[in-house]
Amino acid sequence: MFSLTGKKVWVAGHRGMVGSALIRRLASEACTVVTAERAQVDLISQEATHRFVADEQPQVVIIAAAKVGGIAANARYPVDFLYHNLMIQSNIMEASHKYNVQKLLFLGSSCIYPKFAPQPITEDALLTGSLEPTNEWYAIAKIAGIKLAQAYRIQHGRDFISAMPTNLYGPCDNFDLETSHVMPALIRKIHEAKQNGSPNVTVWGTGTPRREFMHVDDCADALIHVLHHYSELEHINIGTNQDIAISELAHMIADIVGFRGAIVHDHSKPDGTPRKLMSSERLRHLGWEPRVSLKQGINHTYRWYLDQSQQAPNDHDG
Ligand code: GFB
Repeated sequence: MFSLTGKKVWVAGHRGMVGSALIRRLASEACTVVTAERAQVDLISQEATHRFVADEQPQVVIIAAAKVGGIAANARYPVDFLYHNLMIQSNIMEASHKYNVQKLLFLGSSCIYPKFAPQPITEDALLTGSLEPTNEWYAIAKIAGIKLAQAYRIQHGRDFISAMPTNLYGPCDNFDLETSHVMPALIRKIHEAKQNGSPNVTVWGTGTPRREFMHVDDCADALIHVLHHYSELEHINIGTNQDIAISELAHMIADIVGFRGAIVHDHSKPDGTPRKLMSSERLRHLGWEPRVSLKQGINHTYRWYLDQSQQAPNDHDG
């Protein structure tokens, strides 16, 4: 058991959806949380990152900082998804090694696995086949991050671990329709269709791809559990063990929002990987279970979206 009591914990990426959920979760641990504002510390700069770690001397580091986005953003910004993520994670890991961080947790994503990996996907499926082309820039950066954490463990005996969350959603998500993931996009589209009295809502692709969704508060709780109880070379999957088809998800959101119109499909948009359900048995064996059902989670996220859109009607960028 690794204890957080009395430790200084740096959450890199504290303004993002996962980082802000980690800050909420860490409030119930007897630790001190430190954060770096983007305007002061550019994590793409090695010099700025090293200076911050040298000044703050955290004992624990969580890398939740990353360039993330949905299927369209991945296609449009390949440099950001590859270069930015490689730089951020490499700078933080090297600085953490240099300044003797006791434990580091690196976060990736289920898109590291081959497009046609057997389902549910176990951790050992990594690097057994070709990636899904719509997100290979992001996946390659994240695979490099897993390998770098392993390399620090092997070469320098560092307690660096990696966790791979499934598709996440929740408060502070990005609701911009061009760059977001499917969950915030559908919540927003369906809400606006209801408000405008539109007869239908457009869902990208065929609606047949299946995804595993996890509420970000469950994810943050699982990550703190992993920080306490996991110290292995191999990464660990973080998921719910349940998936749903995108068309079914759209109907579930429509029910919650109260939209009675039709769901139509835009077949010119990509489907991406056909199915992405991870096996989270390793996490279950550590004694962790999800608590938020998909329905509860969508309800909670929709309420958050309504609250924040009332506060800032034109700003949905999360
Ligand atoms: O969430 P999403 O953008 O990313 O899309 P991935 C999931 C599925 O939902 C795809 C469909 O089949 C989309 O075509 N979809 C339907 C929509 N309507 C919409 C919509 O309005 N917006 C969006 N965005 N999708 C991402 C990777 O893959 O998964 C990331 O690109 C990351 O890098 C993330 O790994 C977890 O699940 O396909």
